[in-house]
Amino acid sequence: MAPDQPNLDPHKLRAIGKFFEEKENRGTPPAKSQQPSKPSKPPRPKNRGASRAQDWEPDLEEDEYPETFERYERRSTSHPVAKNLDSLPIVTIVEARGLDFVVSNQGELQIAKLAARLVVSGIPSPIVAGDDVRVTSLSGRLRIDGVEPRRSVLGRFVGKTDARSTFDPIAANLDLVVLVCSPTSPPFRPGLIDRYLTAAALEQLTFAICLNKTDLGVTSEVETMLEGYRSIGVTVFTTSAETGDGIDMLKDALASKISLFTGHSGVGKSTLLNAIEPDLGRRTGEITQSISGEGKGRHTTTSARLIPLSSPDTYVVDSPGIREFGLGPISPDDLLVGFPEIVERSQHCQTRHCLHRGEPGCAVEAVLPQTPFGAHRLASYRLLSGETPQTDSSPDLPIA
Ligand SMILES: Nc1nc2c(ncn2[C@@H]2O[C@H](COP(=O)(O)OP(=O)(O)O)[C@@H](O)[C@H]2O)c(=O)[nH]1
Ligand SMILES: [Mg+2]
Ligand SMILES: [Zn+2]
Repeated sequence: MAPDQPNLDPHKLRAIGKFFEEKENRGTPPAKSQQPSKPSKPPRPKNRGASRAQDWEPDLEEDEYPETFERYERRSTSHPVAKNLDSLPIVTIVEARGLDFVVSNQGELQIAKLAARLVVSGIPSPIVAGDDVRVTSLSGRLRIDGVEPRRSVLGRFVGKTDARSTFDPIAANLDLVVLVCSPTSPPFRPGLIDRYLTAAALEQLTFAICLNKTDLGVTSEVETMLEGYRSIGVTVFTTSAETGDGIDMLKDALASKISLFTGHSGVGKSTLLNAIEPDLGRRTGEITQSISGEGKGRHTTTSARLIPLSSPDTYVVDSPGIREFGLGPISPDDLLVGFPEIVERSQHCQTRHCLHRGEPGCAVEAVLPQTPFGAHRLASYRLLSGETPQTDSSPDLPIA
């Protein structure tokens, strides 16, 4: 099979859109009047997968957005939706390239353009790989007229961690998030793991770590961390795309799912895909050395792309390396979904509503710092909950 002729099965992806059809209430205007005039933090939706499809006024200036758009609508499953779209065919976004989109139309790849009324000046299009869109065919060209509600979306917040940070989606309608990392070149960063783990948990997505490049050697510190993640229920794959070690297990875990491969540039996401499916021919990059000697991956994957694998109903979104992953402003309860061991221990804290910050009889502080993994997780939890001012450029936590 040629690399760019995927045998996308549109039925599975179309079914994802159908999933929401019943719940959807198209035509409900945005409840502007119900929005507080001054920003108060909008609640995260309890059911992250539920649809709140709404009309969208795409020609609003950015500072005219109702507060919901700022912090909630872009994050949630709502999208720019035009009226009376139900009769239009659905295609799936394979790759977003600015205002051009590679789509799979019945398994055939085509370019689609975003309808002018859906273009919002000043912000990138929120449509990403994995999205299902409604299209009109205009003398052989496809125009995107609407976006189906998402089953899930994974993305990060960019900008400072305040109400003005914006949600930057990476991929939609996923089942599984695989955070690929390496023991060295680039170095292992558990701080990034905690951020992804939490973001995936908030979307009710299965999360797994894939430690690639095991042929380079794995230190006992990294082993300890991975054991810790296993102990809190995270699946950890260990692979070497170089030697083929562990590839079969990873491949089995991807079957019948739509998965995202994410993580720092240079950890081997694209090489892993080539190892799983040798015909794919994904471009990979040699590691370049910076003057300081620190390994830096060259960006060879420039935008996220939905790739069909040969197993039925199996897709992986290969994504460009990301250096920072902001969780945005996050409520203590939402943050805790990424820290199940803290939730469990906190049942034994003697202070009601203990914040685990020096309260007498804190069961979390009594136990977690006793192990390197627990100490890392407690520090990470505090960092993310804002005890330490956190920006997107905040450094990763040391391993031990
Ligand atoms: N030693 C070793 N190198 C690897 C492995 N997997 C990938 N690489 C190398 O790491 C570099 C970056 O790989 P790439 O797939 O482009 O990383 P990506 O940015 O995550 O997609 C390339 O030079 C690969 O050959 C591995 O398992 N072991
Ligand atoms: Mg790549
Ligand atoms: Zn406590």
